[in-house]
Amino acid sequence: MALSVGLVGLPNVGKSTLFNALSRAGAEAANFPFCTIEPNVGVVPVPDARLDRLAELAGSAKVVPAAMRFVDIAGLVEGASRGEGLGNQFLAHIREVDAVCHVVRCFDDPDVIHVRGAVDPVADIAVVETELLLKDLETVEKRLDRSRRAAKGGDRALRDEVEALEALRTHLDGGAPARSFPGELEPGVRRELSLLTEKPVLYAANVAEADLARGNAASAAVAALAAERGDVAVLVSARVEAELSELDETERTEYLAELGVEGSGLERLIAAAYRLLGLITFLTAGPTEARAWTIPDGSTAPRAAGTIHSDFERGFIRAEVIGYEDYVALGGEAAARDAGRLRVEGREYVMHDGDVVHFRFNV
Ligand SMILES: Nc1nc2c(ncn2[C@@H]2O[C@H](COP(=O)(O)OP(=O)(O)O)[C@@H](O)[C@H]2O)c(=O)[nH]1
Ligand SMILES: [Mg+2]
Repeated sequence: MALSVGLVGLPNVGKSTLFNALSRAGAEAANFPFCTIEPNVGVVPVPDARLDRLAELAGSAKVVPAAMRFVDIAGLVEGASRGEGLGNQFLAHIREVDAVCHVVRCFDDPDVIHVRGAVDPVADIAVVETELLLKDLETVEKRLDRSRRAAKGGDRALRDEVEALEALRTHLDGGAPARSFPGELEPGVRRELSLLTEKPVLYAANVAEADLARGNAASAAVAALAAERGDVAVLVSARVEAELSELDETERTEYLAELGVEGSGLERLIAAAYRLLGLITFLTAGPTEARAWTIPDGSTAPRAAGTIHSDFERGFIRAEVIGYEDYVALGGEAAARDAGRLRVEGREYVMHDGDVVHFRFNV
């Protein structure tokens, strides 16, 4: 299943504009096996220029990029934790995603009402995070009640759990997100709590077209906040993204050059999400397809094989690996093999970004 990123933020910050642009860009990518599933869920191919090059050299019939799922999570307003706006609906959506992309308004526009009166992204972020924190506090309190009752029997593990939960409650109560909780919480308990502020956060500072190249004071404040917390921030312009999604390749390149930016917001968001989640890409190439696969950085070869098929992981024998640079510089698999650049790796091998791999396995 594709990784998923949930777009959250106050109303009128540009979430739906961004979501629609990303979905449209995804729907238009050639040979893409996914499509928009629900009105608020879109699957987008992960842009990777290496794939086309690989397909050319391997004579692959098609290219299959990795995928990322974007979910437009509406309804987060002040008071949401108490059921205001769409209330609890958005909470369920947040629990389902791998990372949260917090869209913040960093553009001025008298025609678009700002729900809090003026552009102040740091204050906006605080409003949204407070709602998530309040909900998490409620979740932790409930669990604490239950664990306290259970711990009365004197069970050591349960008493430790109560202690850890109390520390977590104090942490949240002080306004800090669960993801920065330094204490020890049993992985099982952590999973069951499924706290909203545990999700990795990526801030998307939505700026006006003219500010996309260099940002503005508001986006700088967002970047500073992110840096302080170890979160990640990127600049996007929902408007620009909407226009890009309507252009062809040549027009897109021209428009980006005119704006003075390197790539699209989609590319920046995806790269940031990979960084945030500690993900890398490995590649496979053959006559049928050239394909990109996403794995956690640090994955061993059998684990990587398992993302293709669970049988590959169970029956893993070895991996035959060529680095992407070698593959391209030498002009393909056969040439790389002849040049001694094909490595045979075993179970302990830790995968690198850009490895071009054949897995050998027993079934
Ligand atoms: N000027 C300007 N307006 C924007 C931008 N992004 C969104 N908007 C406008 O803001 C309004 C709300 O946008 P929408 O995407 O629906 O926000 P949402 O409530 O967060 O989903 C719409 O009228 C958009 O056209 C932007 O980058 N610049
Ligand atoms: Mg919306």
